[in-house]
Amino acid sequence: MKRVLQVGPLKPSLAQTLATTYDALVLPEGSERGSFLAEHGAAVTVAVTSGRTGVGTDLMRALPSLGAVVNFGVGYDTTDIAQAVERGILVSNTPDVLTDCVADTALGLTLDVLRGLSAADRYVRRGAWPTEGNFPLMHRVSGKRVGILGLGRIGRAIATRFEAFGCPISYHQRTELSGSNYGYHPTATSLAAAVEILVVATAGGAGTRGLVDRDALVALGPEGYLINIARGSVVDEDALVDLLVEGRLAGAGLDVFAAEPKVPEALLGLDNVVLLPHVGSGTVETRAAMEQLTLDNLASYLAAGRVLTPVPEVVR
Ligand code: 8YV
Repeated sequence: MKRVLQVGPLKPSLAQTLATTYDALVLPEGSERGSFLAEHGAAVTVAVTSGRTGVGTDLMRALPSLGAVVNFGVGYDTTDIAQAVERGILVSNTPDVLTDCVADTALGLTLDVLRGLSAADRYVRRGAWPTEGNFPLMHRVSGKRVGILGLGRIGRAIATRFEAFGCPISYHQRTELSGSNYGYHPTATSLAAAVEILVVATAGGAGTRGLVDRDALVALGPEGYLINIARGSVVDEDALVDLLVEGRLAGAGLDVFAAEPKVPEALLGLDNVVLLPHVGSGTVETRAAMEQLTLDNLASYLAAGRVLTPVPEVVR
C-alpha cells in the first residue's frame, strides 16, 4: 500500500486533490509530529511538498519507506538532496512551466526600482503631487548593462527579455556556456563590477549560499541595482541592507529574503527598494500548471515508480 504524505501548506486545490483522490496523510506541525511519525512514518512512500517547506534531513530519516519527494516549485533547496541520492529517493520539481512568470517578475522589479513606479504610486496616493510638484527624475532601464547570475532556464528567459530592451548581457555561473553570445565572468564579483543591474537567477542551497557577498555588492557600487528572484540565501542580506542604507548601492528589487516571511526592518522605509512577498511564479495560470505537473509526477510515481521531471541530482 503506497501512502502519500502532504508536507507543509500547499495550494488549497492541490491539498484537496491529495486528500480526496489519494487519501493523503497531512504532517502535523509542532508537538504532535513525533507521535504522528511514530505511527505513520514507516508507511509513507511519497511526500508531496513545496519549495518553501521541503523534506529536510530529520523528516526524511523518519520516513524509512520513502521512495519519492514530489515538489511543487522549481527550487528544492529545502529538501535533503544528498540523503535522497544516497537512499535512491526520487525528487521531482516543476521546471519550465513557471519560467516565463518568474522572468516577467524580474523585469517588473527592474522597471519598478529604476523608474520608481511603486514610489511614484505612493507619491500620488499620499496627495503629494499637487503640493510637492513633479516626482523626481528616475533612471532609464533600456540599454543598461545587465549581469545574470545563473544562466539556467529562468536566467536565459530574463536575458532574452533584457535583450529586447537593448541591454548588453553578461553572466556568471560555475561553467561557461559554449556558443553563448553573452560575456562570461569567472566570479560573481567581476560580473557585479562590470554591470549596472545584477539579476540573481541561480538555484538556492549550499552551493550558492552567500555567492553575492559584501565584495560583490560593493563592486556593484552606488550606481548599481540588485534584483533577486531566486533565493535570499544567495545574497549576504546583512551586507545588502548596510549598503542600501549607506547609499552605496543605487537600489534593489527583491522577491526573496533570507528568512521569509521576515523582511529586514531597515528596508521598509527606503523608496529605492521594491519588496515583494515571494510572488515570482504567483499567477493563476502558472500556479495551475505547477499544480498539474505536481499531480502528474505523483501519478507517474504511484503507477510506474518514476517521476516525469526529476531534479538533475537524482537522474540516473
Ligand atoms: C514558489 C519558487 O513560490 O518554484 C520556486 O522555486 O520559489 C516559487 O515558484 C514556491 O516554490 C512554491 O512553494
